[in-house]
Amino acid sequence: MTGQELSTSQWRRIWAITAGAAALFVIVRELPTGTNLSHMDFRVQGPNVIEFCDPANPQFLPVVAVRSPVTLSVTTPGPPAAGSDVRATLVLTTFSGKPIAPEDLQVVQTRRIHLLIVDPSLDDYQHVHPVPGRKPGEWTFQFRPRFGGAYRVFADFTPVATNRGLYSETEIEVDGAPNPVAAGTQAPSWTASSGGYDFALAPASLPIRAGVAATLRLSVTRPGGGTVPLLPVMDAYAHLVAFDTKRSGFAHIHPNETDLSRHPDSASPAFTFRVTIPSPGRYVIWSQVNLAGTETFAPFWFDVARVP
Ligand SMILES: [Cu+2]
Repeated sequence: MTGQELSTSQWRRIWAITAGAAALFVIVRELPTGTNLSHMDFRVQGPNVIEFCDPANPQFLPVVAVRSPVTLSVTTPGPPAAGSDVRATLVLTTFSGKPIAPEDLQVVQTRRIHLLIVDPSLDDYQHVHPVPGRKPGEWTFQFRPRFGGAYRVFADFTPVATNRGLYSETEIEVDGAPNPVAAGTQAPSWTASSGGYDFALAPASLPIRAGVAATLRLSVTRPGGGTVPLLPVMDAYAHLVAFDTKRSGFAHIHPNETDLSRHPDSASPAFTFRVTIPSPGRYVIWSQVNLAGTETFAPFWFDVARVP
């Protein structure tokens, strides 16, 4: 073919192939993806809009201070009370006013919506997963607050249309006596006991400094020794969630050990995490693990120092 002009029939073939490819492209684009929302539904104009998180470098997300393109509203049939189960209905609405249905959200860490619920003292932290309700766009969930006060609810989800993690928050007012312990007055500690197990969170170096990536090692043991029956929860053997005392946002961190088929040590399972906390102050990290089917949470209070 070199040095020769293309014949009419060859041109025709080239055009046929090109037209075929273009038609295929259009057909594939028009196939239903399951979601009726487009990435424009999640666009919000103006400054101070929430940034999407980079899962490789988990950062503290200032959810309260920034505007989310998604509104989270939670309603309860009656006034929620401390010590009683609260059955709540949740609606997520896009910036353009459309309700977000199950098919609009990706399954991330085995669920479509993760809710992080925490009381003003940060001593009552719960992680729950809403399920689709009866009406389109409605989700339901249940939790039992330990204290009275304004519980903050952070929703963590990923729209199919944007394929990026997104966050939204609201509050639920709970009747009852608030925790007499104020947030941040808890004694700093890298060890905790919960559910009959001992938990330790060991920083690779101290102090933890604002804006500097910290490596943390979580280990679980039995007080008298013995097997720790650790099972995966939400696609990981352990989860850490960090909160500041003002509950302005959170960091949700997963272990560097991502291979679930590699079973952790049965007597002292341990996992390493990396997190960067942008501002100095007192923080709590709640760990969450699944011990023989029981989800167990343990808190670690610590201080983040400013960079000298
Ligand atoms: Cu979750």
